[in-house]
Amino acid sequence: LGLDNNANNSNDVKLEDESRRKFFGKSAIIGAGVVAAPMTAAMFASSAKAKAKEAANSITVHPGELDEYYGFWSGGHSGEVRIMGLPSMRELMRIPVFNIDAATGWGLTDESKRIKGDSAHLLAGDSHHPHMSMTDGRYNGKYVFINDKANSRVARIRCDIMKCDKMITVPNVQAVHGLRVQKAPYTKYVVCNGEFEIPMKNDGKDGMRDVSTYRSLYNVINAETMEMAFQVMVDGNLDNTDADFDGKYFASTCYNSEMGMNLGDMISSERDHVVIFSLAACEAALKAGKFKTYNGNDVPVLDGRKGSALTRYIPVPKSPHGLNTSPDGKYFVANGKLSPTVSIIAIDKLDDVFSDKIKPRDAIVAEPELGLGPLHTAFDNRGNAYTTLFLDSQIAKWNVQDAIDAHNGKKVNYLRQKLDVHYQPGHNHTSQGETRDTDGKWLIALCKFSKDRFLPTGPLKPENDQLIDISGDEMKLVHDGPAFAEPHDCIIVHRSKLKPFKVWPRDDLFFAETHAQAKKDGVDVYTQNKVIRDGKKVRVYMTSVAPTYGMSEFTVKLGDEVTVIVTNLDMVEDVTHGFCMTNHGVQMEVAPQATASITFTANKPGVQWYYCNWFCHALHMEMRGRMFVEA
Ligand code: CUK
Repeated sequence: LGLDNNANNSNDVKLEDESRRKFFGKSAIIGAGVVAAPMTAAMFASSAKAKAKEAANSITVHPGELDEYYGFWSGGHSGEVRIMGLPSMRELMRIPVFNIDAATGWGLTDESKRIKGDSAHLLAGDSHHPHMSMTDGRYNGKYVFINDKANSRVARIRCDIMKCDKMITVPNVQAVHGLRVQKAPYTKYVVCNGEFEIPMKNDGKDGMRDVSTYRSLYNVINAETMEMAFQVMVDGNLDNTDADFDGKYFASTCYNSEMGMNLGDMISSERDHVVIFSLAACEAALKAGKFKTYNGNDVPVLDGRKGSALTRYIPVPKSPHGLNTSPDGKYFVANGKLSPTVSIIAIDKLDDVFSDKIKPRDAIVAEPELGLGPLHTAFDNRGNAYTTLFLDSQIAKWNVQDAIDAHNGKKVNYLRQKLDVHYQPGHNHTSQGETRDTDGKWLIALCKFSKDRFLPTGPLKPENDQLIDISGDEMKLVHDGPAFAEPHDCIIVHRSKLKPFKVWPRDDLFFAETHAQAKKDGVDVYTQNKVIRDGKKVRVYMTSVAPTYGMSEFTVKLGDEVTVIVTNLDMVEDVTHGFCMTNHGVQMEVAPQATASITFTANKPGVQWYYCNWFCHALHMEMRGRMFVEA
């Protein structure tokens, strides 16, 4: 079944144990003052053996076979999103989003610059949370949304073309962090958190050192138009978020209710909180015109601070991090980070919290202790939860109902198993685990450090994305996956949910504006090769069919602004062409039936060769032409 090759020989185990010990010397300092976990991995290792149902998924995907799942991985501060195949853990594609990308020309082409809009000049990004649009709590295969913490942006990826098609910069906030979608009845809204507190009027004039003017905002974006719907002002800051399965509530963790401006102050109080947002109350306030605008933009900002009808604040142990909704729709789970616990919030009690029938804390139905540094929780379809323990470098598997029963005084051990992972896991995610279709087959642990798990690559090491088989009673680690910085988060989507195009439709909106320009120029991009001069601007339209461009030479003047528009007439799947102008930093991808364009200044006189840089044909080397630049 391909599982055996995972088994450690005794040497490996020894090596691992030694390095773990050294490592924890340091972790212990970070974790000083935190209560020790009640159970150790060793205590679980022996118990579960006898009656256990063996984990028996196959990770082997033979040559020529296809994976069962698509994984969408954040690329962290690489700024991209990656498509993985699971269970093989093969990286299938990269989708550049907040970064620039030499191969595809993302950030260089006119089409991508239009999509990036007001942030097209930014070359960096920090993508964290990829989440797919849903209908009735199930992935619908339409879009994947992703945040850019570094530049406060949110982008959308169209899953039919697997390219980013929309991007906005969220106003009035800094560092958009946690992001999720409305799960039901459908993804009308994308929601995300403004993490860093800033003055509401952030014009640098007066008061920017007066922390009492600082706010964080909850951001609600229309998923279809990708425009701001509204924002909600809160007390404290915001970290991670998730939505319920009823279309009524969103929840966000806050780790800095103190509004501290340094580490010591941020962790000074014993409790922070989870903010619950009532969507109906927010929409009613919006309709009633109960909002203000700030900083010269027209985005409505609602007041959701303590005492408002829009929100409730549920106190939880200090500095919570991840926020995860159980796929049965019953609970929000807030992960403790500095507390060894997670707080389980019963969603069916929230109506009573909002009508003040019960106190906010009364919505918490259990606070199980799991281990050191709980960051994120994932779920299977059998009532179990899987929580990453950052400081312990483990995944804690626990049963949600048992945790609630134990909280109510029943003598039951809610912990099922603790599995060592390598090392320091942040997010984890189960196959389809944030949807009603959670299937309990696979778990991914996205480990921040890999240390000794791979051949050394110098001081900078890869992360380690570990695949865990959770189909049995015991979690089984089956694959170590090195990854470049830095998969924060991922989702795992069954392949049946996605139907990407094989070649581009000719009328695709992605390059509609380029086609409109061609029309204005009187050029049919499918049949004509033509140079249009428009003052100092020159537009060069050419077709491509392997192994030639429709135009083997064109002439411009030194200093002209040149736009090259290539339309790929090849119909055959996977015959992608490129266009590269040597010595100009100009290159892009043109997939079958697509039109792509790129603009540059002809600032070098003489003969300048252009060539196809996506290998397309046996005569690919010959696929080139000359730009004559007259001085
Ligand atoms: S955060 Cu990175 S480990 Cu940005 Cu989702 Cu928790």
